[in-house]
Order: sequence, then C-alpha cells, then structure tokens
Amino acid sequence: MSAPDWHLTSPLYAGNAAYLEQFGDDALTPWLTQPLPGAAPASDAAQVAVLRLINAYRYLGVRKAELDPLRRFEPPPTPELDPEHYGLTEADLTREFETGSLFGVERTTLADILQRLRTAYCGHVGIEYMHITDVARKRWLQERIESAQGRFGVSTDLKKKLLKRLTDAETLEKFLHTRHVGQKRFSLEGGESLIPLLDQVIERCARHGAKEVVMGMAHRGRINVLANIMGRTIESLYEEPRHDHSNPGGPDIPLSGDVKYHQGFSTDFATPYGPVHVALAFNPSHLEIVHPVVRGSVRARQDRRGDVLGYEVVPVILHGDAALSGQGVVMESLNMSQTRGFRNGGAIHVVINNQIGFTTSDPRDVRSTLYCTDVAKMVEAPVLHVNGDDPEAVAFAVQTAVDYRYTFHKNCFIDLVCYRRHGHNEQDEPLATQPLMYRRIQAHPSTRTLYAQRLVDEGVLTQGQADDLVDDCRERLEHGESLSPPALSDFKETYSMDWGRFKGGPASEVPTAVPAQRLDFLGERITTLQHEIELHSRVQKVLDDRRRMRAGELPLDWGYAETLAYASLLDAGHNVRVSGQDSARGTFFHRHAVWHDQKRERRQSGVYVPLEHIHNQQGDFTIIDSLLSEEAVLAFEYGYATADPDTLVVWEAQFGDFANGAQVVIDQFIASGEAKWGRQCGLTLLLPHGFEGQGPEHSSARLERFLQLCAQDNIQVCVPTLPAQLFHLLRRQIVRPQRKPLVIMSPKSLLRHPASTSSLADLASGAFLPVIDDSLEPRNARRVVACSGRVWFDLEAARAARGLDDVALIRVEQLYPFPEAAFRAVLGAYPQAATFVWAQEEPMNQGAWYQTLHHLNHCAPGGRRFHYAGRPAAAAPASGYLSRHRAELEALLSDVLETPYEN
Ligand SMILES: Cc1ncc(C[n+]2csc(CCOP(=O)(O)OP(=O)(O)O)c2C)c(N)n1
Ligand SMILES: [Mg+2]
Repeated sequence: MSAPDWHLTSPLYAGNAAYLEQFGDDALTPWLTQPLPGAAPASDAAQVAVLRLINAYRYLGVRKAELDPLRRFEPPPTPELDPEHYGLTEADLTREFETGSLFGVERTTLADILQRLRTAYCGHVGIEYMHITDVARKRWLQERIESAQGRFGVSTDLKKKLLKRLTDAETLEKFLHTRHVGQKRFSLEGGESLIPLLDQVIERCARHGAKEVVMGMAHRGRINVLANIMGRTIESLYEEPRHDHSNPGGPDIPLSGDVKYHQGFSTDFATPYGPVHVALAFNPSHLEIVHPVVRGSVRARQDRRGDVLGYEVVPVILHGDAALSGQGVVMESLNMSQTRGFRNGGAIHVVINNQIGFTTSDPRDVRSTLYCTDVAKMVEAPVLHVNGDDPEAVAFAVQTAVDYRYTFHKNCFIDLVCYRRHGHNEQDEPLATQPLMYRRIQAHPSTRTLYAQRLVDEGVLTQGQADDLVDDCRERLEHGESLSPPALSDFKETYSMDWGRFKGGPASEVPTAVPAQRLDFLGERITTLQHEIELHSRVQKVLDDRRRMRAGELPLDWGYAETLAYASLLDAGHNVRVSGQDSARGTFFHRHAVWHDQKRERRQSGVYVPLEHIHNQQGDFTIIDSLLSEEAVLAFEYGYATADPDTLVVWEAQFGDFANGAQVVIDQFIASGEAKWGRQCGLTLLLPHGFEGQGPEHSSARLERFLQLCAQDNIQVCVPTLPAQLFHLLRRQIVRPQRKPLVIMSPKSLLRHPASTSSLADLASGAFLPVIDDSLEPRNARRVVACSGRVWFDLEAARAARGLDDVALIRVEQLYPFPEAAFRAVLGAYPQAATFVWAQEEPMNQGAWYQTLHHLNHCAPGGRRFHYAGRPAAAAPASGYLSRHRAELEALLSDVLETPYEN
C-alpha cells in the first residue's frame, strides 16, 4: 500500500514516509482501524460502535482539527472518525445512544454526539492526550475539552486585550522593518499570536500564585518578545554598545557583547494578580540548549524559595518546530524533567510552529515523527495544537496548559501552528525554495487583520477603534516608549539575588583553611550515624578509615578531604549541590556521600546522608545520581549556578572524556557566558583525567580543549595532585568574592595512591597552592622538570629508582590563570638549573604543552626555553594495549629524566 499524499506534502503531518509506504495508515492506529464485521450492527453492537467512535475522536480528532492558518492541505483521511467505519448508518444519526464518559451529556442522538465531538476535537484546538496513562490526568483534560465544545468563553475585555497585544506584535515588526532596514531580526510575522500567548501564560501563572517565570527561547520573535513582554525599548535594543560597556563585576574585562536576538533580560511584569518577575535567559545560537539551562535556573530559584512543587517559579520554554524535533538535548531535558534532582513541577512548552526550519519543510526530510511535538509523548505530556490565526483558541490552549501544569505539576505543550511571513531572516528569499507556500503566505491577511475584522463583525469594537490601536502603538514606538504592561515601581522581589557582592576580573586568593578543632567537629559529624544502619563491609571499611583519619591515625585520602570541604561549607550556611552519574557513591568507590542500609529499602529510610547531619543551621546538601546525560545535565547545572551564587554547584563526569558530549555548554556558556553576557558563574566541573592504561577513551578529559578556551580570566583550570589541594580549591570556589567556572582534572588511580595523601594540618593551614615545589628541594638541581597531574608520582618514583639528585620536580596545579609569579619564584630557587623540561603524559598535541608553553618560557630564567618530554602527537589520546602504555610510560620517564636537551 502506498502512503496517502498528505503524508508527503503537509509539514503538519509529517510521518516516517518509508514506514507509511510499507504499512499505510493502519500502521498508526491498528487497534482502531478494524471495521466491525457485518454491515448493520445489532443495537447493542451499535452502542458499542458509538463508544468506539467517541474514543476514536479522543485519539484522532486532532488529525481533522483546523490547525493550519494557510489551509494548504486537506486534512489527512481518517476513516476512524466516520460512523460508517464502525458499521453505523445514516439511520443511526437520529437514534439516541448512551455517551459513556463523554462530558456534558449522558444520552443523546448520534448526530448530536458527532457534532459535540467535532466541535471539541476538530476545531482550532487539536489535542493529543490519550497517550497519558494516568486516568485522572486524562479525565481532567477530557472534561476541559469536551465541556468547552470549541467555545472558549472569551470575555469582551479579553478579546480587546488579545487584539491589542496582537497589534503591538505586528506594529513592532513593521516599525522595525522601516526603521532598521537590512538588520536581521528573525521576524515573528506570521506567528504574532505568540505575544498574546505569552501575555496570557504569565497572567494565568500569576493567578495560580507564580512569583517568577523564567523563559528560554531562540532567535525567532525574540526582539518582539524583548519589547512586548520584557519591556525593552527599541532604542535600548538597537543602540550601539558604548565603549565603556564593561562587565558589571569589574572594569578589566570588557564585555564582548552579543547580537540583539540573543539578549536576555529580566523585568517585573504587571498582572491583575500581582507582579511576576519574568526573566528571559541569554541564548546562544545553538538551538534548544537553553532548555535545560532554564530548567536549572528555575530549580535554583525554587530551591531558594522552598518551592518544592513549583507553584512560585515556572519555566516557560519556547521551541522552533524544526529544532524541537531535531535536537537531542530536548529528549535529554524532558527525561530529566520528572527526576528528583532536576524536576521543576512541570514546564510550559510553546512551539512556534511555522512549519518550516530555515528552508526545510518537506515532511520527508524534516523528521520521522507525525508531529513536531511527538517527543513530548515520552513524558506523557499533553499537546495542545492550536491555530495561530485564532487568538481566542490560543487563549484557551494557554488556560488549559497552565491549569494542567498547576494541577498535576507536569509538562504541557502548546503547539502554536502558524507560518513565517518572510524568509529565515529578512534578507532571505523564501520564494526560491518554497514558491507555493510563500505565494499563499503573500496572499494571506495577517492574524491581526483577521482578528480585528472578526471583532468588528461581532460588534466588540469598530474598525476605527481597531485602527486606533495601530496608531497608538506606532506612536509609542515613535516616542521610544515600552510596549509591555508597565512594571510596578514599588515591587521589590524578595528573593532576587544580589550579584553586586561578586567582583569580575582576575580572581583573588583567599584563606581557605579551617581550624583544626572545627575539622574535628566536622569529622565527627560525617563519621557518626544518627540511627542504626547496617553498611556493606566495604563501606564500613571506608567509614572506619575516615574515623581513623579524623583521629590522625591515617593520612587523609581524597574522599575524606572532599567530604570535609563540603562539610565546612555547609557548616558556614552555604549549600552544596553535586550531580553526576553515580556521584553519590563515586565512580571509583571513593566518595560514599550516601550510605545504604543493607537490610532496608531506600524508601524506608534505608539511606543515610552524613552531610545532612552537620547541625540545624547548616546549608542544604544535595547529591544526585544523575540520569545518563552530559549535555542536558551540565547545562542544567550551569543554569543553576548562574541563578545561585551561594550554592557550590559541582558537576562530575563519570570519566572526563564524556564531557565533550556537553561541548556546546562548555563553549557557549561556561567559557564565554561572562564575556558575552556579563553572567558570572561559579560552576565546578570534576573531570576524571589521567593516563593509566585504560585505553583511549577514559584517559583524557581533553585538558587541551579547556586550556584553548582560556582567556580574559574566564575560567580556571586546575589539576590537583593532593587531597588537601582539592579541599582548598572547593572551598575557594565559594569563599572568594568571585564566581568563575572551575574545571578540575580530577583523580582516578591517585585516589588510592599511597603518596597522594594529606594531613589534617594541611587543611587547618595554608590555601590552595597553584604551584608545588619539590619537597626534596634539590637546590643544586641541573634539570628542572615541570608537570601537571599524576605523572608527577611516576616521575618521582623513577627519579628515586635512578638515584638522581640533580633533578627537581615541580607541580603546576593551576594551569589557568597561569600562576606566573609563583612559578617564577619556584624556578628561581634552582640557580644551578641549566635544563628546563615540561613533562606530560598526554600526547604532544594534547595536554597542557602548546597552551602553556608561552607561560613557561616567560617564567624561565635567563631567556632559557622549556623542552617538551612526553608522548609524540597522536590521534587517539592513549593506547588500548596495556603493554604499549607501559612502554610509552617508560620512554617518557627516560626522556624527562635523562635525555640531554640542548639549550
Ligand atoms: C544547533 C543548531 N544547529 C543549526 C542552527 C542553524 N539554524 C538557525 S535557525 C535554523 C532553523 C530553525 O528552524 P525552527 O526550529 O523551525 O525555527 P524557525 O526559524 O522556523 O522559527 C537553523 C538550522 C542553529 N542555530 N543551531
Ligand atoms: Mg520553524
């Protein structure tokens, strides 16, 4: 059977063409498509048929809904919606039937039932919800849709308001078109209903008690949203940045700035139910990545308010139709949306479905799902498809979506079906690739024109009044006034964050030591069980060891030092949030932040989290075994950290190499967010890194990539080799009056290396050391070797084995900002040195070498130059053969310690 044409022509109903070609329509709904046997059903069979017909509308009515303002295609053939399909005849139309669970009427004629079903499900709102398994949620939606009967109960006041906001949206675009000719604005035209839609979303959320709305959106219509929702004046959006435009945190770092259709902003939005603080997140070009960032920012605000169910802070996430179905991070973000560590009480999702992505609109190319929103079904979110040319249907969809979100604390999607009046941007020529679509668009009156006419016809206002709205708006624009509802001057957001406390510019050193007595107290808290719990013997051993570390009987390992760092921050009232795959236990069985009772289920208090038991006034400790995602989880944590500078936010990769699955977050947000947008962020990344014979993947966290991103004091890159170093680093991240992302190449085998330990005294005094001098102090050293990370331990052992006393081994523990003063001072302590070597275990094209060379040479005394000693350049980071790894290491050690280098 070949697929019907509509599958191949309508971007609204794209499907997997190959699949449909093979199986035809039946493939989509096999359980509904079998006609009842026999021509005329017996009367109770007719009753059954009627109930099946009602059910069919609930599932498939959406396919006949009038969603496309352009009406380019016939709706797809859906025989399941015809009574004949079930053997019902014309004669049955006047017969009365029980309606089962149909809302509004218990018994009526088939003709009436059909009429009700068509108005409820096949009008300007088409709903998909029967994929929801929870009966209460389904029944709630059924009641809404079936009792509305396609009548949206819009008051005259609301009608006028909808028209006004539509007018604002359209007039703004026209104004920009003439005022800022040739400038890309990614016009909203064709989708102007977005403005009344957002207006209604915020108002409806306020009615439910929202205090904050955080929005994320891409380029399309962003300038319109900035002006019409966020209250930015056009002048402020289009003015050239002044030359004194600098990072609000410090004058040393000029903002690089960003294009106007990426700008974020926040404002206080006036609604009849009180003001709502609305924030629009800064956005990079990369579509959809802002989705998890918004979720993280919302979660931070919810945590701050103790808003567990998300009543006070609501994420509103906008999507393009092509991006929503194309980008994998959407699936990751939805997957996290109901989990304990990442949930928000549901988001309102809005799709600006203009039925095209850049130039691509042919359903055979655009996606393999029926609707662009089908990914929503994985979390059983309802989808309200709505015709963008009917603002009243849009308002109804908004009310339903927001009420649903507040009733069930789950995600809901609004698919605003519209079109794009111009090309992808205003310089684009859409007729070149979409001639038929665009000819139709050219002939199609605007949404405002159509709605104004409708209201005039209804007698809601006169044509003159409708025209006045346009003139008023134009005038306000001419006068440089804001178009959004006036912000209330007396509204002070109680929970807004004071970022003024944090300075930009180069980070300063601060004391991070914790007095021995306090360490002892904290040690007692984190090694004491408040109630009976039977630990696994290996965990019991960890606990016993930690008790001995507290008593000074064992040197401190990494797990204990890290736990003490968190304990000390919690003790001071800061919050700590750590997330990553298996982070609670630790990939390497080293952290054990959560203890599991061997006899009880987790839910029956079978877990114990020692860091929650410091004292009553402590900060919140959250540790999350995250879902298996890097991109969405890291983006979420970035969003969290940028919304809350008082929480130490740590993201841990299971192995450092996996971080590149989140490269867009690293490049677009972490490395450049402050420079582009002035957004400070104290996010910490723990990336296990080290060449230990584990093959090409798990060896490298791609240190070189992070170093290549470093400039203008944007991030910090550290490679601590001792537990005390990690302790001070983590504390420094919060104690210091700066918020800079911190990338830590974290230990793997070093976690259990007998030489990689610290003492309590190391935590009770000192601070993080960016450079660690050789503890043997071979002052007559002829050769000075500098390195970073675990290779130092191999070098030290090899030096001892060779009995060398004229080689100094220096550790650079912070690679960026490069500690030139400290490094120079250490080098200066070896006046006999003639040879300077940089040693690394990473291949030459990787690791720190090329990115650090200039710093090294800059610090070398007497114009000397550092020599490279290590593996040659390689395509894969490390060998998969252990024997080869060992041979390479041996060669490296000889090169570093013995090879003569000419100066
Ligand atoms: C991750 C990513 N890939 C590619 C692009 C380039 N790009 C910008 S807009 C666009 C089309 C987007 O289509 P859609 O999501 O439907 O939004 P619309 O422009 O139609 O509103 C593309 C491919 C991008 N910005 N981000
Ligand atoms: Mg699109």
